[in-house]
Amino acid sequence: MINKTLSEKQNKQWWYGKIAYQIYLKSFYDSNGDGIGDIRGVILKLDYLKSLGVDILWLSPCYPSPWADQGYDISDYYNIDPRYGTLSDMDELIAEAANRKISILMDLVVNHCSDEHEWFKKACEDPDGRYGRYFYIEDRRISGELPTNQRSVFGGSVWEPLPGNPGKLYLHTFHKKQPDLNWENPEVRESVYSIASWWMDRGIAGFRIDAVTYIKKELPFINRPADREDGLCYIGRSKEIAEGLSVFLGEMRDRVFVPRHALTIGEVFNAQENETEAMIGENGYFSSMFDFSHISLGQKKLGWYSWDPVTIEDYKKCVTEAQQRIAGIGYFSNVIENHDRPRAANRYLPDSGRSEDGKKCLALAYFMLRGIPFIYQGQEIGMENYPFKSADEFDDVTSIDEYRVSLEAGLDEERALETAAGLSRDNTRTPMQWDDTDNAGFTTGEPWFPVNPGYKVINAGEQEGRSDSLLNFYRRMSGLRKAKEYINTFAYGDFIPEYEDREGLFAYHRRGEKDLLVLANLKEEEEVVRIASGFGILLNTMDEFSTEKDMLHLRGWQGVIVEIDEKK
Ligand code: TEU
Ligand code: CA
Repeated sequence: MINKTLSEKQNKQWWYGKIAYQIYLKSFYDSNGDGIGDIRGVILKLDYLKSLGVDILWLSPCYPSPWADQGYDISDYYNIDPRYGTLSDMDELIAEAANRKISILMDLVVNHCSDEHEWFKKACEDPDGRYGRYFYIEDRRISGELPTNQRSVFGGSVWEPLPGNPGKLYLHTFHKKQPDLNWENPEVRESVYSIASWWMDRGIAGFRIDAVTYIKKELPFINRPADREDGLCYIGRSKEIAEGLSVFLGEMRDRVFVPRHALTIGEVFNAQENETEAMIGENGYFSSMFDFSHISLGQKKLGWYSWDPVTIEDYKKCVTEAQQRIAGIGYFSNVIENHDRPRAANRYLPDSGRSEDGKKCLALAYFMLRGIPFIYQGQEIGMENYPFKSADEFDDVTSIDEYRVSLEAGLDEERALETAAGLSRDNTRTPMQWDDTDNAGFTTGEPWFPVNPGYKVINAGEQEGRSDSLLNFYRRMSGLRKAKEYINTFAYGDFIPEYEDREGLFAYHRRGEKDLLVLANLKEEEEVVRIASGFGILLNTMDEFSTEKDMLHLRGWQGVIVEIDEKK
């Protein structure tokens, strides 16, 4: 049984039965010993990815960039950063990946470019000219007041003096080295469509689209009530702009994505309730979007220091609600990690569950959800947060800013460090732990960011040959999701929660051609579940399993998938 409310077309897309993997290039694998991961490094690891069952690879930005925000500040959209390789390396990656039936998604970062992009340089030379109109440039007021009181995502005002033009200011939603592109200008939009088409025509399958809800600004610029003592108000999108955003996104879909059958995954935060359909429904702007509902759990208006910790029960409730909400609309892309968040093992698992058992159980719970599972590099071997000992170790702009915000709010240095360390984006950006040799086998040189000292224990090499390792469990999960008998059920089957009121037990059916019950006992205590009809065990996070008539005994941190047999 396939979800009736979805059209035939929506249910037939090639990507729903696939497994995706996110590569943070700088930290994946260094092929030439300069301490920086690169494209040839990815080519060398394609067989590893294939063995994990990966079909779709999302590459974080690899275009030339001054790396003020690790490549999310692009200075040339038509090239590859020389530290990552060349265009011909990229062509080779696309071809080698295709040989293994792996498709490539690039990161389309077009809310902003780098201040070192030639568009911005020309805008500074002639703010009233053609390239001045590529950006949001405003005259400085005589009163000294800024055009708006908005706060940028990375801290401080969104307004910055335009270099060489003391009377003018430009807008940046993120870092001041990331000036926002003015999507109201049709020429900017044409430029974006040309870039995206050019890459697609080179053979990539599509894009993950960065920060896409920010491209529409609330115009004319107005002040909003301050939400912190700094007198500023977060620039996050407001309801008023929703309509205009859809015009831009619809145009990009029709001009670039639809004609090229692109696979597009939107980075959509805080979509309004009624927008999901427009985003990823029948004729949506994107093929899919990340389910970030649980990623935003615990967030508060003030800095990181004010955020609440998140429990596994919060995660379960949130994901259950999101899966139900999306049922008749489209498909999410499901993640527990990405390059903007700490490691899932640290965020979701309590100390008692931060073991291979706990990691397998959490992996099972999210991987079998309805939608496209995305694995973030290192997640498949259970990498954990970096043990920061000093604020000087932070590389990421947000961690540095949030450390400052915590100090300003009155936290002492130790607590400010603890707060920033717990949520730092650097946690997921440390080098991939390939083996237990120097620098975890990531590089023969000096790594650009220190390797997590945990690599002696947690590394792919050790897990490769051990049949009960997390890595091999991920392989079994991909294998099962894509097995002929089950692929349709996992790809298209309904999500139906079970035992919702049992704390720490995340259980749901994937019901389609078959009825598969996913049971993840995400706590220390045992759990007993009764299944009336006959059943068989399809996958188990542990070696043993105990049943007693129709009772299943799940140990603490044990997860299983049960196939319910109606006939027995
Ligand atoms: O992130 C957009 C986003 O909204 C982030 O602000 C996120 O909330 C933040 O990273 C949490 O600290 C995307 C990219 O994923 C991120 O790496 C970039 O820094 C950002 O866009 C700007 O391009
Ligand atoms: Ca390198």
